[in-house]
Amino acid sequence: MSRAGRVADAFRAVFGRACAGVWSAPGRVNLLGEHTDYNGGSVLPLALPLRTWAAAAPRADGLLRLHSALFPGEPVEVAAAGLAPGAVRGWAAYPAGVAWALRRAGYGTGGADVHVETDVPLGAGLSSSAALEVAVALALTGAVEREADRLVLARLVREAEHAFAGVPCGIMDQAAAACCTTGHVLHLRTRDLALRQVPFDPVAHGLRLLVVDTGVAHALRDGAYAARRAGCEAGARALGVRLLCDLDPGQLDGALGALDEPLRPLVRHVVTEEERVGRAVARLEAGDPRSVGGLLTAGHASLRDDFAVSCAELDLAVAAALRAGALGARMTGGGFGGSAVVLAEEAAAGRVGREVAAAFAAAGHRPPRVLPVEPGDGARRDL
Ligand code: GAF
Repeated sequence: MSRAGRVADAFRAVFGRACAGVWSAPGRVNLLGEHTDYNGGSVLPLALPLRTWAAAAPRADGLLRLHSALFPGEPVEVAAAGLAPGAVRGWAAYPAGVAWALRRAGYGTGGADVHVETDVPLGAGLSSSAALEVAVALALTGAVEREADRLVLARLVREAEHAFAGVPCGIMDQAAAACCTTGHVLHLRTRDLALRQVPFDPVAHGLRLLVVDTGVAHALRDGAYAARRAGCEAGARALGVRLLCDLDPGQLDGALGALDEPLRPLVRHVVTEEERVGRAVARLEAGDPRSVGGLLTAGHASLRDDFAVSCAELDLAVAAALRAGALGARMTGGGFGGSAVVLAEEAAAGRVGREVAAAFAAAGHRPPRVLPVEPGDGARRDL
């Protein structure tokens, strides 16, 4: 039986009736463009093979009943009309926030029974929350086929994350879960949400893309992410631009000279990262994914040294991967733990995995999880 079929069966076991459908959304890994999505910059995420499923059926009584296979002891029942930020805590705050955001936007979602299951590891920096939110958004609205509608949904879902989960995130993760397509990275220009699918098929080029989950739980709610965002906004204000990515790379040196020390490295990271994304897109479009490796590694140095969002385990994963001959490696996502992404020749991929594992063992860290990935499908209806 398909995974979606099993999720539908689980729904029946929990709620004692059939679901109206099963929808799913993927976790993501970001190839390049980190901490640019709240600065008007560009990002390059791709959908992982790991997904979150949501089976749902409407209810006439206005009740929203939420159940998760991961937290079976924490079902939630709440009146959809009474939803408000703070009303639901724990895992269910994410789907409840989505229902709240959809209702406010006039989607007319009333009561529903919702059961969710996931393969996306939590806290691994692979966007488990956006996968959950987007899968539930589709389940509550029915499949949204047009790309523009999916972007609208992604924006609503981001509002839910801000209000219910308290994370002032950008739009990358929700847009990736909603809009990625197989065989592509999603080139999203966050200033105007212009979006292009850029071909990226590492295997066809004799390459492998590896995700290394360090096992260090990353949390964006502890204030460090919000502090970086506030620092970027302060930098933009000090430089008289609306968004940091309004700065041209040619203006960077002058801009840095005009800033106080704590803001300089933040601004440098954002402006140089945006430039790296532009180069990566040009190289991918020219059919040369190999040459993106060096940009990944430069991006890691910038996140580690300037933006200060890496950690010892991520640095070790990157260093060990490069020592083993990877073409490039970097931390991915918000940072402070989570995962790294590595681009390697197919012939070197096994060695990279072994070297990273050996380096973790030698340093006394928990074994990392190394996962080869190919760009997969965004959100969809499965049943
Ligand atoms: C997290 C956020 F949710 C994204 O919006 C993005 O800012 C990312 O960190 C860093 O690039 O995943």
